[in-house]
Amino acid sequence: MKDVDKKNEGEELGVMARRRFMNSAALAGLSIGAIACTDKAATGAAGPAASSAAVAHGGGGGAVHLKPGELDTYYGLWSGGHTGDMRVLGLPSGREITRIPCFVPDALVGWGITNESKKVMGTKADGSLKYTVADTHHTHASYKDGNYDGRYAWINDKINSRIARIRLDYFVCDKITELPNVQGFHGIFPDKADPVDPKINYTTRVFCGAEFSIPLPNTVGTEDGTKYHSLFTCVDAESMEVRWQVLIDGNCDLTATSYDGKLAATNQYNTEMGVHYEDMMSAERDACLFFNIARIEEAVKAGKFKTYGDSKVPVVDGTRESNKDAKTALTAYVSVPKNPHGVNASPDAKYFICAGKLSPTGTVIELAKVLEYFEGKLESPDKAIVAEVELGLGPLHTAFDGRGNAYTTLFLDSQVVKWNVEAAIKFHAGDKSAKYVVDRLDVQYQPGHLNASQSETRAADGKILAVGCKFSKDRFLPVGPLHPENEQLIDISGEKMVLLADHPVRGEPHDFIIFKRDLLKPKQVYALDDFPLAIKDPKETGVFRNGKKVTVKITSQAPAFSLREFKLKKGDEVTLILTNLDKIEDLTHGFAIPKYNVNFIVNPLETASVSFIADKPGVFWCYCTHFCHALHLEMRTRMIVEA
Ligand code: K7E
Ligand code: CUA
Ligand code: CA
Repeated sequence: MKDVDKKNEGEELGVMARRRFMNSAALAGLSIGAIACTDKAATGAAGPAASSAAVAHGGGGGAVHLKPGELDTYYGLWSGGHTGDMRVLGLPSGREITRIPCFVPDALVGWGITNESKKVMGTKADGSLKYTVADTHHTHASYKDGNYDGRYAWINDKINSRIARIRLDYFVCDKITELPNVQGFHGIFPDKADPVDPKINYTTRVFCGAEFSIPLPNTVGTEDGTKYHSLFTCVDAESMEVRWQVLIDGNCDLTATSYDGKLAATNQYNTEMGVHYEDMMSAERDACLFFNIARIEEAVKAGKFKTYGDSKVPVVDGTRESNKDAKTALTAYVSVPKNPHGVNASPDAKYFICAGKLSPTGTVIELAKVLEYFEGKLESPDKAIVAEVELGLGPLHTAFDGRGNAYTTLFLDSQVVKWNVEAAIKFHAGDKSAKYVVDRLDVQYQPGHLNASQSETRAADGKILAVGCKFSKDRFLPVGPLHPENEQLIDISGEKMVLLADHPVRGEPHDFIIFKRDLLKPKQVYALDDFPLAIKDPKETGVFRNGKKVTVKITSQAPAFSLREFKLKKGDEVTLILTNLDKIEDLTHGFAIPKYNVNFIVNPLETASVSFIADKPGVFWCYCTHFCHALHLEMRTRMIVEA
């Protein structure tokens, strides 16, 4: 393993930090970084020494190779990136267990094909899907008492500004909401308590940041970016309706929430309100923008809002100009260095940490001081900064081990730096002997998100850390020009980080969370009554005609469908309903109709339906697509469409 980098622990730190701020000359910084990392690849920083250390280590994350039949200790909920789904991994093995489709059709489960899933996804007037692409980045789960409660997870779609909710009892997406009047919906974080009612110690809101400012209303006409706007959105965790939005200066990137429910924040990299990237990186400092949730909701209640366009959502004014008086302010803009990325809440509930991205620093903001500012006791919100220390080049995201240490990815340095938050605060306060950097580990390569087991909860356990490396280069067999990303697993139970494993993943997950397995209690069989269309008895099945409108009701029980054949007429408007009456765990059937582009599954006691026009006459063998029985191949029925 590489020696701890001494260069960041010297006295000239402050000077270096300033000198190493990226300026426009380093615009190509990202590609410079990529080249630098190729060099590192050659030196093999995490070579055989690291692997044998991992084997010997044995603590924390434990073995990554589980024996056959052994179960993982953690669930990982991974954003699926371009595939628009959520991936479920077992950790520490890194095995992908399933994918939960959300924003994009999925032929395995029939997502985007069944009427039930289309209703969740949203359709156009002609019944086709409103959107078929997505770009998911961030996934977070509901909280109770500062820990995950296993009810819900949420995931964002940056392209079409949608937020999806996943029910963690059945591992299915049950609601999707499109946010009004925003573009580039990026950061997402559930609240952890109510700011006013102490009895509500669980998630009831989800906050969503919009990264791109747009003209409001969105009409062409001005090139002046200061006339563009971004909104910070609050979505109701239960109804998934948009509760309110805040008009802000600058933009939103990532989002964090405090444990007491009083504060949410988003880091801003475009306080310049530029429309070109040179403008977006022209200032030396940007901001971490804090929202006073209780005051915002009071303002909404008091009717101090406007609405935009067709949207009825109340929008309160969170711009700098309107929020100068701290005692009534809805927002506070804390100045942080150049184009920050990532804002993360420490598990001791005390701090938010912004990573510098174009500045080599991490900024620690004390939440108690932000609240003091809102009470008028602090002259500037910037006084809430208790540390701003150099970490390395390209800091992006931060995770925690629950023992006072933070782990920040350094995109340009291709490293994870482990640093002690209280030591950094001492160093910042003038104690230059405070060694806040604890360890550095080379990763392969260019890490973005990272997260530790239970990191963003009060139950952070400091066992394992996963790192989403954006470039895998030489780590896997080459598969043409598109390389997988490399999700690396690191043991963080000791003083030194130890690299445990590489795992290729299809692009591009971005973010993920790691859950103790006993916090989730998934159900494996549905209740028949969960589905209004459920067919409870095979005797109720058949073809039911009302003019051109035809309902076909079928049930499945291995190895047969209740109908051996069913007859339709060309031009019929068909709705086919299928209930799986098998009630044994893991006994899933599928239903595919050749040439009709239909394929979906029904899990035990699940009901699903599809609608289509019987526009092609002939005989069509509908067959079971999910291996269920020795007679699986024979599990078919004939759809006979008369001309
Ligand atoms: Cu850093 Cu979209 Cu979370 Cu990617 S963002 S890494
Ligand atoms: Cu039923 Cu295969
Ligand atoms: Ca900037």
